[in-house]
Amino acid sequence: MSRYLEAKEIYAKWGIDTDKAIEALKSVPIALHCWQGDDVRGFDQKVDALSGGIQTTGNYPGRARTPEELMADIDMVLKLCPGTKKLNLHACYAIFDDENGGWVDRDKIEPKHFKKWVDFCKERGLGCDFNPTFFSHPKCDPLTLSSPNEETRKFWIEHGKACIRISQYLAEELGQECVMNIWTGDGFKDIPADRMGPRVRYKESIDEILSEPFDFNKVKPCVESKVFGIGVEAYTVGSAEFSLSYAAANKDKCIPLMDNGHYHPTEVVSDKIPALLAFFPEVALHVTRPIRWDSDHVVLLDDETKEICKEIVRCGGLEGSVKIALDYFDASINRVSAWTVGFRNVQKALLMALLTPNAELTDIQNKDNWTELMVKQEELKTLPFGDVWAEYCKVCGAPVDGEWFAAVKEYETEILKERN
Ligand code: RNT
Ligand code: ZN
Repeated sequence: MSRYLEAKEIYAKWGIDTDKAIEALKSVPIALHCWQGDDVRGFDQKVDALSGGIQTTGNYPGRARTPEELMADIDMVLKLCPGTKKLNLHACYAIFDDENGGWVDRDKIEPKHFKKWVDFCKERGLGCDFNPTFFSHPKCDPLTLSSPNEETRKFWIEHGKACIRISQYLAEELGQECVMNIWTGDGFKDIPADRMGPRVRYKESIDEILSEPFDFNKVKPCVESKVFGIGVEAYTVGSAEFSLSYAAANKDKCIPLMDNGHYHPTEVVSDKIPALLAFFPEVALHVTRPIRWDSDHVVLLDDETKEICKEIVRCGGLEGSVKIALDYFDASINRVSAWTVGFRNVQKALLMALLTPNAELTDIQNKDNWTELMVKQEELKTLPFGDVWAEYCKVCGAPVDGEWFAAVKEYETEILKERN
């Protein structure tokens, strides 16, 4: 008997249908962030370093320098990962060329600057999420949507509106909803004199951005909160309370987004998912790995990743109420590998969650039988998950563990090493 069939029998004894779990996961879209491939640089500015409260560290060779290089790298990742992928673009990845009139600033970008990305997605059957880019730009003063300078604020509002129009275009062209996430690094290094002013302006700016017409069935604007960033240690305008309150007060046009690197170290997003789903029909996630701060390390198959995925599955999030995206950027290791490891790990954690007898465990909890709950939850950890994972990879036409890294190494030698 094959290892998969043996595993299937073992899981069946726990009341779990492994075929069904595989089937359920296959079609769940997970957004792959384009920015792991080039250290969040994009193509619209000639800047060397990121700014605006986020940072990449490392200079491993092979960073994508052009749209063509980035697309080639993404193609490699798509081949190495099982499951349904969506692309996740930032506005700074606009492609300017002679055909579309050349470079324009962020307040003037149009759908045509993303036509090549649309073609890329269409050829691969991908949907696409989108993000306005409120960082790494001379018009960050350093504030953007919360700036007291009306000219600055207006510029960034126009950028946000342009991004709504682009998101609508992406959703219509690709026939899948486009999650459009608003995150700014607005905040201060030191104790401010006025904490409310920037927040009131931020609120008014988002109101103006979302006054741009769009179809909420197709475009899902989100607001992402953050606790602090490098250089923004004392005060963050878009704090947790601000962002969640904004989303709650604007449920007809906006959803909350939680990034699991954006909370105090003992808070966990896994616990926040069911809390938010008790109030919001839809929530969005950035899955990342914070080490001591929002360090954006590659997502591992660690306890919190597993717990987040358990909550997504238990709360019915795979049916569309939870929008899953990856958000990390490690420039110190092979970027194709970084992308692949993180994406495969989220898939693994979701499959593990699907291979859990959630209804039975809930029943045990409701009977207040904590002894049995502990025994069962611990024993589940050593079921032959790897054999079901291997089957899932095969069903999806993706390489199993142990069979993809050689291709990355070859790609590095042949393609990435040529870049400097
Ligand atoms: C930054 C936020 C934000 C960015 C991306 C690039 O702390 O997490 O989501 O990482 O938009
Ligand atoms: Zn994020």
